[in-house]
Order: sequence, then C-alpha cells, then structure tokens
Amino acid sequence: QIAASGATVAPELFASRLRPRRHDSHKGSYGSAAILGGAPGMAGAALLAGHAALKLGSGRVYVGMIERLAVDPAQPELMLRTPDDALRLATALAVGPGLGQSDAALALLRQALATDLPVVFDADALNLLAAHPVLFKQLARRRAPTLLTPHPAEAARLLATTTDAVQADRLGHALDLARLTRAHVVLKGCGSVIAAPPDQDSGRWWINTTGNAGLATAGSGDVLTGIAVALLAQGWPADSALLAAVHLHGAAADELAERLGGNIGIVAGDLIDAARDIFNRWI
Ligand code: NPW
Ligand code: AMP
Ligand code: MG
Repeated sequence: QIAASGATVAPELFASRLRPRRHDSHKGSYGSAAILGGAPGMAGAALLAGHAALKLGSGRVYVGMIERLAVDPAQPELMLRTPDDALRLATALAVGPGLGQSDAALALLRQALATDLPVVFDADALNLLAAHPVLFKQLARRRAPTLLTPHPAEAARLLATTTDAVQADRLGHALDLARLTRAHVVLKGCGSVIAAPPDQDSGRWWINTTGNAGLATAGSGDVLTGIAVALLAQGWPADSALLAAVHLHGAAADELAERLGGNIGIVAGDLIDAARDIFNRWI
C-alpha cells in the first residue's frame, strides 16, 4: 500500500518560494489570514495562531473568536472580529484552535468547508469532522487547498481507531488520511509525517527531522497552524506551505533549546519570534 517515495523535509523542497519582499509592496501584497476558534477558556489558542500568522508575514490577520475580546493587549496589530467578519475578509483560513465543539463551532466549521479559500483544519475542527461523517466526506470534495494538522489522538478520532494504532504505523495512517480526504496532511508528533493528497502527488510523503520534546507544551500546535496559514495567505501552494511550516516550527524549537541549553520550559509563544528569525535568515 505504501507505494511511493518518501524523503526528509529540507528547505530545498520550498526554496523557490523564499523570495524577498518587493520594495514597492504593501500589506495587501501578503494576503489576509483569518483564524476561527477561541471558545471561552481557549482564547489563547486562537491568539497564538494569530500572533504566529502576523510574525510569519501575513499582510493582515483577523481572529474571529467565539469568545469575543475587543483587543489583544499583547498583540494590538491583530484585528479581532466576529467569526463571520473574519471569514468574509480572509484570503486564507485556519479553523480549529480552541474552537470547542459547541453548535456555534459546528456552524463555523460548515462555513469553512464551504469556502473556496485555502483552509487549515486543526484541533477542534478535526474533532468535529471526526464526529460528523457527512462533513468529513465534504473534505474530499473541496476544490481549494485543504490542510489537516492532526496530532495522533486527533488522527485516531478521524480514522476511527486508537492513538496506539496510529503511533504503531504513523506513515500508513497519514497516507490513509490524505487518501480519504484528498488533503495535505501532517501527522504531528516526534518525527512529523507529511502526506500529499493522492491526486496531486500520489502517495508521496516526507518525515520532518527538526524539533524536540520542548514542543510538548500547550499551544505549540496552535503556533504551527498560524505559521501554515501565514504562508498560504502569502500565496504559497499548500504542499510547500505545509512542509515549510513544519520544518520552521521544529527549527524554532531547536534554536530555542540551543539558546537555553536545554528544552525544558520552551513556551509556545516563544516559538513565534524564533520561527520568524529563521524565516528571515532563509530569505
Ligand atoms: P495523553 O493521553 O495525554 O498521553 P485533545 P488538545 C494525545 C486547545 N488548546 N503522541 C494525548 O495523549 C486546542 O486548540 C488551547 C501521543 C491526549 O489524549 C483544542 O481546541 C490552548 N498522544 C483544544 O484545546 C492550549 C498524543 O492527545 C490527547 C500526542 C483541545 O486540544 C492547549 C489530547 O488531545 C490547546 O492547544 C502525541 N504526540 N499528542 C490555549 N492556550 O488556549 C497528543 N496526544 O484531547 O485533542 O486535546 O490537543 O489539548
Ligand atoms: P499540538 O498537540 O496540537 O499542540 O501539537 C504539538 C506540536 O508539537 C506538533 O507540531 C508536534 O509535532 C510537536 N511535538 C510535540 N512533541 C514533540 C516531540 N517529542 N518531538 C518533536 N515534536 C513534538
Ligand atoms: Mg493542537
């Protein structure tokens, strides 16, 4: 079943996308990322994704949260809108960080599925997709790029199996999920596996080698989602955006661990500046 070839993720895979900003460009040149999520008690997840999207170069970032906040004092550049407004203004979308699984969350997921925008489905968006097979089937019918970023437990829910089974065959489960959804998939965890959708690059997969156990901290996946949607907003194709986001996210953790002399106490928010710095150095 694992027919096609695999490789490790390396910057050469997306080097052609790493271009300096044009001197005469403006914020409209770099797209509008929107994050839908942030239910009460989990506003931080949506804000972390929003901070990451800003600092990885999205021209504008809208955060449409279920928990309505007026402003994020730590990042006033973020535009906090109603989820409907954020969706209307977006050129690339991420749905799921801290979204929860309420009726309001489900309604937002339906709207995200129906858009013609590139969409990253993460966290509770994945949990809702697992709980609603009719919606899960809609993933494969989307015409715009679809990225799925499950951790092993989320992948197990989507594939109606156990986390242990996913972990025992990470590659097989990542490829299965890409085949069933026709999406670009990253199965996260130590040695994240990226699987391409069958119609684009049949059966191709990559293993990421950056990152360390310092990433095992609340919110680190939400930052990955923000990085990915920033690259989509800037016009990157889905395959390059996902490979670059996963590689950068791990490289940020490696750089922080080196600076700290260890990987204990890396917090998700610290990954954002480190990822930004590495991205600038790449360019
Ligand atoms: P266990 O049992 O602990 O060993 P859930 P969530 C398993 C938001 N957040 N390898 C893990 O295993 C998110 O965005 C908000 C193996 C456990 O069973 C979501 O919307 C934050 N197992 C929502 O919370 C910061 C692994 O997964 C299960 C694994 C729920 O998301 C935190 C936990 O997963 C959070 O991001 C691995 N590598 N990784 C905020 N600041 O607002 C995970 N597991 O039940 O899906 O819960 O991931 O916390
Ligand atoms: P989430 O569970 O959604 O917050 O995502 C966790 C993020 O941290 C994913 O990008 C994982 O790949 C990464 N991660 C967690 N634990 C490790 C680990 N031990 N080694 C490398 N990456 C990890
Ligand atoms: Mg997560």
